[in-house]
Amino acid sequence: MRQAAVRAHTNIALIKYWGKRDEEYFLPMNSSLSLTLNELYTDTCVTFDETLEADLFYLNGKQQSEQETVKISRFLDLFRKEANLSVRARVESINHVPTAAGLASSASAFAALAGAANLATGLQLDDQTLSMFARQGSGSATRSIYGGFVEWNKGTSPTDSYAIPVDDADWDIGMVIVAVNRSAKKVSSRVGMKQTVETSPFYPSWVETAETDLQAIKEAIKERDFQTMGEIAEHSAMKMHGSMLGANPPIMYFEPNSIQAIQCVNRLREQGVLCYVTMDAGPNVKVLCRLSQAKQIKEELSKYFNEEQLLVTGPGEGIRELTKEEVTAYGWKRS
Ligand code: 2P0
Repeated sequence: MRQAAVRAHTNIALIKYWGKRDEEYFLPMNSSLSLTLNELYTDTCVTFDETLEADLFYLNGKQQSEQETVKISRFLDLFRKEANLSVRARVESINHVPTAAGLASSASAFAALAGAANLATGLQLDDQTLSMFARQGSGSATRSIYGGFVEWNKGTSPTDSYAIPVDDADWDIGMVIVAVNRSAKKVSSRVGMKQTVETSPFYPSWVETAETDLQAIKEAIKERDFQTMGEIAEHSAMKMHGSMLGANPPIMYFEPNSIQAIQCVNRLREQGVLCYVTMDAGPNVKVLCRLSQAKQIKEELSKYFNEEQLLVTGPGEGIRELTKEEVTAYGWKRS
């Protein structure tokens, strides 16, 4: 038996990834840039066990359906192929995402699974290669290998599309997450992006401007120019949603309470608090802010949202192996 356990944090894109040019290898239409978050992460233990006849997948202690397990098996096959292994595995994952946050994330899930599979197979892939493996589980997982601000370069082929760390975000940066609605999204990212690429007349402008936005936000991060960074991030998110609204049939993730949160942020900004909105493939609103001002922003938002709907987080680190004590604390059987 070979076993390893790894923690990966989720990330929120400031320059969004929206659209694939290759669905088999998860190659994106545009490069993207994200911030890894401290409070939201997944811990995953992978145990290769000769006595198993099939892969097993447990999430938060519950064995998952065949449909969910197949996704994990296919992903593990990438590692088995590379390591020339045929042994089946038990995968145990715990999502540390506050239940109300509604942010169950494939980014931290596949980054943690990639990290644990890498160690358990003994492959010793470097972070760059690991990022490319994670990509083939879920696009956003490409970026969760690293902490802080991370760029995912779209690359030119399956072997050069990976993430690189841009800045450790060790300055006054944070996010307030507004969990508008925790129920499952109506249109998955995968389906939503495909529909946008194929039918939205706005999509070519999305791709074109994403590249210029990326260069501009990297410059702003380098200069630690929070205002410019926030303005570019908010603009990128709204352009992505604009391209979705132009799809046929249209894709709309906004809900009335999303707009309420956005208007609250706008009012705070009018009062001189620098904070900016970003949204992904769902109604939840993420407010990019100075971590030192997050409490004040949360207080304003709490006029409209419950305590359980609001979460403050700072930047998170890249993947790391869990300690023996952490593995034991979960009650995972040690091999
Ligand atoms: C992002 N999103 O950059 C963008 C912005 C949602 C909106 O990556 O099909 O779960 O597994 O590659 O990564 C969510 O989509 O999609 C996502 P797949 P993924 O974070």
